Amino acid sequence: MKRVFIFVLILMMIIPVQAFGDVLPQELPKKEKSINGVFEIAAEIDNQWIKLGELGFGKFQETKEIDCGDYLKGEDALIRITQNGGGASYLDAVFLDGVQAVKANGSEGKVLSKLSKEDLDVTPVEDGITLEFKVSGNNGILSVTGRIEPVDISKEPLQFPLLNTPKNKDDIKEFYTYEINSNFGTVIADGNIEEIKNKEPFVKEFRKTGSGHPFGYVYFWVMNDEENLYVTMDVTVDNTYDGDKDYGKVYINTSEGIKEYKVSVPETKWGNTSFTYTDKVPYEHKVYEFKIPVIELGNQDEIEIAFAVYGTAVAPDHVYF
Ligand SMILES: [Ca+2]
Ligand SMILES: [Ca+2]
Ligand SMILES: [Ca+2]
Repeated sequence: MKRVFIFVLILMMIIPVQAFGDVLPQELPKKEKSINGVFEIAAEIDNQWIKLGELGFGKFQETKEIDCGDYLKGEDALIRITQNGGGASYLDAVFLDGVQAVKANGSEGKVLSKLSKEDLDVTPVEDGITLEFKVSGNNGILSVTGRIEPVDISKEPLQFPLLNTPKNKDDIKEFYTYEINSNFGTVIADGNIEEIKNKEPFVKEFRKTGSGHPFGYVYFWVMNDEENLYVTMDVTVDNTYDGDKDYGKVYINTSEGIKEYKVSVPETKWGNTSFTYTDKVPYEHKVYEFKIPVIELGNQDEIEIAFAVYGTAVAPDHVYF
């Protein structure tokens, strides 16, 4: 019955799109409306910060350019990027005439390396970023790749399996099945997911996000030993560190109902999380490790298990696509 309902839902969504397919150009102004804020670009000229202009960004990452050529002289350029308006904002890459900076916020550390390549390895803008460039060409075209989220963001997590759209744990309907002892092993739930190296994931599913976070695969590994069930999550769609806002959840169907186990930065009763690089993607992102005592699960040979992740990366509005 549910499948029939979903089929009808999909039909309802497709038909209006086709009916209005020939008026697509009118969609264009809408894009401008999706601007959530601006990055203000300033340059230090004769020991004074001069505002050169601003670039508007929405929640989806894009690259915009600003011509600073009239202001920059000589080989050194000090550029400051600050945010005005919107919610959380991130920069992926900034180039001056195609050349990366030599220092970011006065050093050659992580912020500089993140901004030196367009690769979804992003850094939050927060109180602003100052970049030092050494360029010999004098075109002065600054290209900025980033995004600015709206102030109010969705609270809807990504669900696994896909068809779960619960408001609370008792609404979970779809599960994967894990056979106890089918993947025997022990995990130290410290946020370092080295234990799953070279192991096939239990679940690997592609997800599109609705928040401007990357589209990509989310991986889950399930293991157990005599004492615990272990779940490891590699959440490549969450390339932002958001402290207590990001979370992972494991749902297990037991004779006492559906049990929920949540891990976030402050919630470590059932495991740990970190923001790190893995072999799955070239950018830093969230991973989770859960350790759940088997005594919690009842005496089951097979368990029904489901997952949810929130990254401020969220499910798109139309989850069926
Ligand atoms: Ca980058
Ligand atoms: Ca570990
Ligand atoms: Ca996040």
